Amino acid sequence: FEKVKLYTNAFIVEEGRILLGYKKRGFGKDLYNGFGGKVEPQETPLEAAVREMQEEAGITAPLKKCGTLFFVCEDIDHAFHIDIFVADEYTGAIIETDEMRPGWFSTSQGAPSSELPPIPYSRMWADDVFWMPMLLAGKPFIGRADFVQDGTMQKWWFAEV
Ligand code: 6U4
Ligand code: NA
Ligand code: NA
Repeated sequence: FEKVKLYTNAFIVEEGRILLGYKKRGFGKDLYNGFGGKVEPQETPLEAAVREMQEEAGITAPLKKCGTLFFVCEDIDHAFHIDIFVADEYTGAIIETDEMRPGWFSTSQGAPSSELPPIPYSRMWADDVFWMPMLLAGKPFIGRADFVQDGTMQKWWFAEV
């Protein structure tokens, strides 16, 4: 892998629910994820995370960094360094954009009283199920994963820090 590229991925978690977006185009199309993208050369990761949340969901949030992930994909010449951010509040109205269709999911797995669907791990990146519980518990985390060409996660390691 020639180089590493910086990305962000950001989530709103409040009152038993988490905001995810269904990605309509580009990398990770048809998967649910947080809101994020590439960190531009003049930005800090936090600035990029705030900008991407505005661009992809229409909202502004006081994001805080909660995790660091490092991925490689067999068929992509750069490695991914992804800073993960979370906020427990936001301002503005959530909107669907060309890139993302936002929706709320229940953070209490399978709670029969919740009107919201559970977090759709089977339609998310394979690594998410390993670190999302730490994000929801407010525990900082770090991790890595290696993906092969068909998108299968071959090796992984995640831990609280
Ligand atoms: P452009 O081309 O500028 O529209 P941009 O919005 O900058 O793209 P995008 O959406 O391609 O970037 O960024 C990829 C997004 O996918 C980032 O939020 C990071 C996230 N991502 C990549 N691999 C991931 C993985 N294995 N698990 C995960 N999120 C991942 O949960
Ligand atoms: Na994006
Ligand atoms: Na971008």
